[in-house]
Amino acid sequence: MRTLPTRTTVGIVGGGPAGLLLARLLHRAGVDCVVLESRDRAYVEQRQRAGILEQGTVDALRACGAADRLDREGLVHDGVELRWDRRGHRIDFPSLTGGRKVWVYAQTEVVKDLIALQLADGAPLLFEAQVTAVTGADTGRPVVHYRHEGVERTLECDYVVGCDGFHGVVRQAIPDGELRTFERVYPYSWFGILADVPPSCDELIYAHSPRGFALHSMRSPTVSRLYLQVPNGTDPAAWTDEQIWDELEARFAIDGDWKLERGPITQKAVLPMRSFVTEPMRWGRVLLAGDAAHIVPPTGAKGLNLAASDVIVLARAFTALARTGSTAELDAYSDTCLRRVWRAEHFSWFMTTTLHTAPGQSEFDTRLQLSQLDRIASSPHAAAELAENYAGLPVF
Ligand code: RFL
Ligand code: PHB
Repeated sequence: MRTLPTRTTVGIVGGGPAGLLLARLLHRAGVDCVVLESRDRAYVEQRQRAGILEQGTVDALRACGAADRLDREGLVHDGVELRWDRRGHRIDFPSLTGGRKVWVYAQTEVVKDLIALQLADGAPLLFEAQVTAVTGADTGRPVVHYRHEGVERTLECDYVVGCDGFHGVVRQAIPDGELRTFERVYPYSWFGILADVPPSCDELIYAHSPRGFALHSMRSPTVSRLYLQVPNGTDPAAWTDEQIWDELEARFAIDGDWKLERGPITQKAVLPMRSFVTEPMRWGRVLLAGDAAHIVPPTGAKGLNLAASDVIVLARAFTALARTGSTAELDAYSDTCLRRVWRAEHFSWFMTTTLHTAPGQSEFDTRLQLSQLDRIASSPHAAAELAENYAGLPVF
């Protein structure tokens, strides 16, 4: 049987994008770490989620040698289209942001690339290792308790990082009263589909429609990803494929000769939408990163990028600690990240509430949304505000 590590510098709970990128950055910097992931490798690699990477995320992947396939296969996008009132308006990122752009490269692929590199280097990354508790954070010697192949084990750490998502155990291990949480739940969900059909557009389309919001995204030149706003609690099985395509077509309709291509739907899922922030993102020797610390609604594609920027800051802080013995950057971690987190929270809320139609929404509120969209279309300042936030603010 393999010998499992029992002690490390940084114990990372969760092998999603945050945990894997942190591990890769630390491994490259020579800082010892172990990743414990509750699911098996195939599950983690297939989990369909985000699709848009900002410049800062791409830079970090390049810096840790994990961007070869991204640079070959990723689609570079210079803008997005907003649609409302049966017309479209393009937002051009480079001209509005001093040259920024985004990459379409699925979260599944980022995760696959990071896992392959870590395993090839023999870096400790354990699947099917269910963390059950973290103890001793306030004593200066935190211990991660986990179950692997039916055996209860422990990992002693200098620091523990909770990269275990919104439902993870690390945040819950912090005593009540030590954290403040802020939350907003939205009165609608997204019905997401994957379809084997080339995208009907070169860039993403965000559509405001009296029937509700719709988004046309993509995964590759042959695979489309589309979303419909639906009521909370919608059962994906209640919609036939034809109903889904009909509804998408109705919401994207514009005057002119644009056509939505249809194809076989290979996946369907309904995702609730939430804004959530935990403050601070650290308690003693336990730190939180990514969805474990904050959630954004997906309108604006910030979730994965925010997870990446947290761990970029964290990796720098652990590297500085290892090289100089200074905890200054680690001490500043929470404040440094929360500024960016709240900016992303605001932008995601803004995109969501400007583009969706709430149940029972008044005509007054709809007029406000349309006025805001007209403002974006007619003012380079308003368009630049959207473009800067969408393409991503510099990572500190
Ligand atoms: P993740 O990706 O949730 O990964 C957390 C990992 O921790 C593991 N884990 C544990 N491991 C060991 N022991 C335990 N007790 C554990 N508990 C949990 C989990 O198995 C998992 O592997 O968080 P991370 O790394 O912070 O990454 C954040 C991003 O994944 C997230 O922000 C985005 O995916 C959000 N998101 C989307 N963002 C977008 O920008 N665009 C999207 O289209 C989009 N779609 C989505 C999404 C999030 C979704 N979730 C979380 C419901 C669609 C979905 C369904
Ligand atoms: C996606 O491709 O899944 C995606 C793209 C943009 C968003 C949300 C999701 O705002």
